[in-house]
Parts: sequence; structure tokens; C-alpha cells
Amino acid sequence: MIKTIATQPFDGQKPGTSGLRKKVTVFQEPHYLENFVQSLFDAVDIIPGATLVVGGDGRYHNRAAIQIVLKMAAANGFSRIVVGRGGILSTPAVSHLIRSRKAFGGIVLSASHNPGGPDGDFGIKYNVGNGGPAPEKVTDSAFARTKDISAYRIVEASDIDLDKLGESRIETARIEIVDPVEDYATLMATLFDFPRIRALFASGFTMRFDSMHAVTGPYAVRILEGLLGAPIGTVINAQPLEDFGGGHPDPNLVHARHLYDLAMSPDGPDLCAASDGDGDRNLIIGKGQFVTPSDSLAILAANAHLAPGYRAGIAGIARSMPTSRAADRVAKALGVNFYETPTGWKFFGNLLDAGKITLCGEESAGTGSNHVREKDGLWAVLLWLDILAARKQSVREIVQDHWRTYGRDFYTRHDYEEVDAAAAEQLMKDLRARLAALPGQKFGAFEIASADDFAYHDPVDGSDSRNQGIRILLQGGLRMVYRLSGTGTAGATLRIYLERFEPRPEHHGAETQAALADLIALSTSLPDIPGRLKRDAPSVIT
Ligand code: VG1
Ligand code: CO
Repeated sequence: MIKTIATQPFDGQKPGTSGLRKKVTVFQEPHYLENFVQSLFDAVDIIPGATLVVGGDGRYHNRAAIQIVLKMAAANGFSRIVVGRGGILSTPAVSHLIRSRKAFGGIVLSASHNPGGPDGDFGIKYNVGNGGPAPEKVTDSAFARTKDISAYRIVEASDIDLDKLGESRIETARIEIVDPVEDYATLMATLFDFPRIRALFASGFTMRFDSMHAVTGPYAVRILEGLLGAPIGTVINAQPLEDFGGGHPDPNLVHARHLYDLAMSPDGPDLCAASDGDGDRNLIIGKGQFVTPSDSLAILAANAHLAPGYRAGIAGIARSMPTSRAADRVAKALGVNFYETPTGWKFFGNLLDAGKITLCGEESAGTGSNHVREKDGLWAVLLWLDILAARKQSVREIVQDHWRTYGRDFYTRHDYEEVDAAAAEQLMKDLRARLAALPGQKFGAFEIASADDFAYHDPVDGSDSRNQGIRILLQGGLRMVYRLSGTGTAGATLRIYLERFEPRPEHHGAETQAALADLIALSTSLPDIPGRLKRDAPSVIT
């Protein structure tokens, strides 16, 4: 029976860079999730016969939330709901299922790289029919709805058994529980030369893939150890756990430090890799060679034609604004389109749909292509493997060769996490007020060439997005970018992105933080970080 339940609006249900993220305890408040889901459904015109894809990263509260979403989707006019077994679907797998099933949309229950467990974070994001994150016009109208919502619709029914493959019903809606990996694995086999990668593993190539007890475990085991014949044990922490085994499923140099240390050790594997909570990020470290995500995008773009799925070449490359400019030079050399977008995958969707780009990426360990409309962690790892198999060179050789050809961008991101939100807002405001006066000003050896607040005009739908981060360019190819995170759940997080282009090969061997030391010092003194944020050092350096 469909019931209409009276409710009242909650404050702060504004989707950020990637959906709505809050503490689990907030999502557990009565009506909290329901209000947001109803607002999403109200923001889109659900057509008769519509299919919805639903899955999550397995974190605490995933199963309970999925039951609510199923009952609400059935009450709001969806005819078919496709759910991953156990409530498990990676973000890229949801994107693929939406596309292959010609679904109306999809819901991913995940707070991605944020920690999980009863005291951790939970999240929900909505994807539209192209498989990609809802564009701003959808999230804006859902947010508007959260402010005046007075009722939601839900079916009163018993819970669906999420662990049993096959079909059942809620009212007239068909619920289909599917294997979370199968369709995705089939897609990967069309893009990459699986026999060639299998031969690579058979020849003794060694790898460690850390699923961080998050969603990619089943995918990595099936594809790497199953289809590609990597030795059992190649994938570690493969069991998705509600609290990620107490870890923090963010594959960066802090939370995946053990992988870095392993890759740098004399008998480390040829390739170390990891993904995040919902499987859309990737970490790539070759033996003795860390690959920054920005370099990874550039290198994958320069070599993509070696993989069967990209043999015809790429139409273009897009990167988020704070991502280093390494990919720009590859686009130029290839003579293909190039776009610079605001942070967040939703901005790549139109470019991919319009065929203007084939590859895209972000400095935050996100890389992807037109095969889905999300970033895709395992895809990036497989493309690296295919390139390694084709070129018969090590990660280190490929990276250094790339730098020799294109130059190197020394790149780092310094995060000040959970700082006082008002102080961070004020810092950005004051910096913004100084932008017009900065060009021409000298700070020690540096001179500011230009400064602005990044705005993006979408060339496909004509929409404009402003205030997307402060860019300060210095003479000599250096850059500092400041922006506030849109994914945190406590206080504010200030991200400072720093880079310096170095064309001279004899200087490519420097250590990144040392190579950027002067720029780092300027980036903290210019807006007076220690005085305003009361922090002497960043909480995370990547
Ligand atoms: C961060 C990253 C951004 C990424 C977003 C979602 O956003 O910087 O590049 O798209 O997370 O990724 P922010 O606003 O905190 O800087 V995920 O893997 O958390 O969905
Ligand atoms: Co993620």
C-alpha cells in the first residue's frame, strides 16, 4: 500500500561536489533520507515505465537506506528497480547499468572516500539517464524542494532480500537483484586487450591492488585474479566491510601509505594500485615511481590508442581546473580538443555526451572516459596494465619518458581539514577582494601574472558556473589555486593546489615538496593561513 507521510523540511540538504554527505547519525534521523529522496524524485519528471538503478558501497547504513529507497521508488512511479546483490554497486558500475539498461536514473548510496561506520559519514547521489551525476539544475531544484517539502510517498511493505539474485515486486514495481560485477566486467573486456594483460601476469608481472575493504573488492578479485589470471592475493582487503575495517577508504599517500612504502621497497611489486569507498578513484604507484593523478591523466591520454577501446584515437581531453596542466600539452601535441572544467565529475557529462572529449580527469585521483559517465578506478588501473603490456616497459620508464617528451609538472595539494568554517569563508572572501590588484605584484622572487575566480561556461548547454576556485598564475609557469571542499561533513576544508612546470630533464629528479618549497611558503603567507586558520601545517599533503 502506498502511503503519504507528513514531514517537515530539514536545513542543509544541499548537495555538494558529489551528492549529499552527512554523518550517519544525521541520515538516521526519522524522515531525513526520505525527505531528500522525495525531493530528488520531485526534481525530475519520472516517465511511465522508468527504470532506476540502485546500489551503494557497502558502508554502514547502506542496507537500511536501500530498503527505504526501493519502497519510495516504487511509490513514486518507477516500474523497474535494478539493485546490486547485497546492495553493492560501485559508482562506475551504476553508471554503466544506467546506460546499458537505458534507465531513467540511478541512486548511489556512498560518501565515497569519507570514513564509514556508525560514527562515520553516509551519502547519497543521484545520476541521470546518461549515467552521470545530476547536473546543477537538477541538484538545485532538489535542494529547493527540500526547503518546502511537506510529505513523501513510500510503500508499506516488508523488506526485500538483497542477497538473492532474481526478481520480486513491491506493489507493481519489479525489483531485480543483479550480480554487481558481471556487466561491468564484460564492458572492461571490450575496452582492453585481456589476453595481452593475462600474458603480462603469466610472464611474472607482480601487482598489489588494495580494495581498502570497500566496494571494489568483488570487482578486482573477479577481473584481476579471475579473468586476467593475476595470482591469488594480488587483491588485498577485498571484502567490503561496513566500517571499511576501521580504515579510511581514501587511496592517497596518507591512508594508503603502506602501498607507497611497498612500491618503494627493493622487492616491491611492479604495480601498486588502490581505489576508494565507491570505486571511482584510483591510486597508481609503479615500482619506485609514484604517479600523480594529473600525470596519470596525461600519460593515459598520450597512450590510450594502445588499448583496443581507444584504437581510433581520442576526440579530446578535459580536466578539472585545479588538475595540473600536464594533460593540456598532450592535447596540444595530439591536436585534439581540450577543456578546463570546475571540480566535480558532473561537468564532464555534457562534453562526453557531445563527443567533444574521450578522456577526462581530476587531480583528486579520478580518471575516466566515455565508456561511462563517472570516474572509474578499476578502469584506470586496467588501462595502465594494458599500456604496460603493450609498451613492455615499467611504470617508471613510461613516466620518465613522458616527462622527457612533455616536461614535468611538479604538483602537490595541501589540505587544511575541518578548520573553522567562518574563518575559511572569510579567507576566501578577502583573497577574492584582492584579485584585481594582484597582477604585477612581486613577492620575493615571484611575480603574479594573473589572478581570477574560475568561472565555467558549458559549451554544450550554455550554463554558467561561477566562484569555482581562485587561480593565481605566476610568471614562469607556476600556479596556486585555492578552493573550499564541497564534500566534507565537519567545519570547512581549504584545499591549496600548487604546481610548477619544469621543462628541463636534468631537473626532473627533484623531490616534489622540495621542488615547490618557495611556492608553498608563498601560498601560506599570501592569505595568512597560520593567522587565520590557526594551523601551522596542512592535515593532508598529496
Ligand atoms: C573532492 C575532489 C573532487 C571530486 C569529489 C568527489 O571534492 O576534490 O575532485 O570530484 O571529491 O569525489 P571536494 O569538493 O571535496 O574538493 V568522490 O570519489 O568523493 O565522489
Ligand atoms: Co569516490
